[in-house]
Amino acid sequence: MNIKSVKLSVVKMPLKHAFTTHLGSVTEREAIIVEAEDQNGILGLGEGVAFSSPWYTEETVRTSWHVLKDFLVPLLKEKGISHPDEAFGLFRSVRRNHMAKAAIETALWDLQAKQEGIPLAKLIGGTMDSIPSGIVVGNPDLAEAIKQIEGYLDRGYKRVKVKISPENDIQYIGEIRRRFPNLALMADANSAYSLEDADRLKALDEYGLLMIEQPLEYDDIVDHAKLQSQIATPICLDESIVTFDDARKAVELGSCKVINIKIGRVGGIGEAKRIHDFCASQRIPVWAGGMIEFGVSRAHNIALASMPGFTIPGDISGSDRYWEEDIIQPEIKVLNGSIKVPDRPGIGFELNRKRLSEVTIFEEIIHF
Ligand code: OSB
Ligand code: MG
Repeated sequence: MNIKSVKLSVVKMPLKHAFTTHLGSVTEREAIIVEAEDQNGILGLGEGVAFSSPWYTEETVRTSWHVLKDFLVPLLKEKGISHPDEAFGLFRSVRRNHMAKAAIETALWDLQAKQEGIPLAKLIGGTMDSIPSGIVVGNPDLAEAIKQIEGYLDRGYKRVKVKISPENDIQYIGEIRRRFPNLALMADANSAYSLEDADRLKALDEYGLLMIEQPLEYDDIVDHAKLQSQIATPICLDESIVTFDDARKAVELGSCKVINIKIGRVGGIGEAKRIHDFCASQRIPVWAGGMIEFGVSRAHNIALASMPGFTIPGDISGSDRYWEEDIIQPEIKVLNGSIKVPDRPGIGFELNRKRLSEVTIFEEIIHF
């Protein structure tokens, strides 16, 4: 791919409003921006989506930085690849660390698409011109959550997800459902329950949720299969699906009826595509998850979500959902509840250099 250099930048920005789950609140976001430049000066962009602390997965911004700088970028420099499809295999000697792998792998996909002069969505087999946009409300206060939902519905968002836990579920969901009888509504538990809560989760069946996301342990697929046999609401797995084989086994066991695909969680676009293709062959609908990310990762998600198996609106909101000003231009806009898939080469967005430099706290260039 003729790579000349890889630049890594750590950025840090406050969120407009705190985002809260039963595991804690996110008020500020750090991430790693990757710029892979080729000999002709073409720039591929990636984003490392690990959080500052290991609450969602075991990776953090610092572990990603270490793995990128000391292992992944050196492997790329020493061995080289001719197509981003080879990156996940190249990184095989590094166990897991999927968000670090995806950070550089997604930059290589953007670079490849730009070298070919085609949109990333086209390069990976995307077929949609625009994608429906869903929103996540991370606010346990019922009155505030309802106000937020009203605002988002006014702006056209097509699906709403709320966070639940045993401390805040039946009454919370019940009230939201009473207030919005026809809303495409779903709930994400981020592993707040155990199998002993099956009756509690069964009680949610009457609210017509599109699905319940990751009710049980973050690494479980066995108990989820038991739970799915006891409740009518479809289970969607997020945290538990970290590899292609996780997806295969979960579908085989009946642990879920839907899968949320996050590029970072599964180690890149190549693995995300494989999981998409498998799920399509098994008639398991998929949707694109979100990571409270900046515009680079959002842009990769848009390309991914343009593939035909993404039949449910994902957690892909506009740049203004979390940021006063994003690090890309143009910003990502939601119009009538949809985001246009760019027809420009690569991810179709450029870095907003002024904004990026304002929020960069550390950077390093590795020359090839
Ligand atoms: O579980 O899907 C999740 C955010 C951070 C980590 C995990 C999750 C989420 C979200 C928000 O639900 C998605 C978004 O708006 O980016
Ligand atoms: Mg989730």
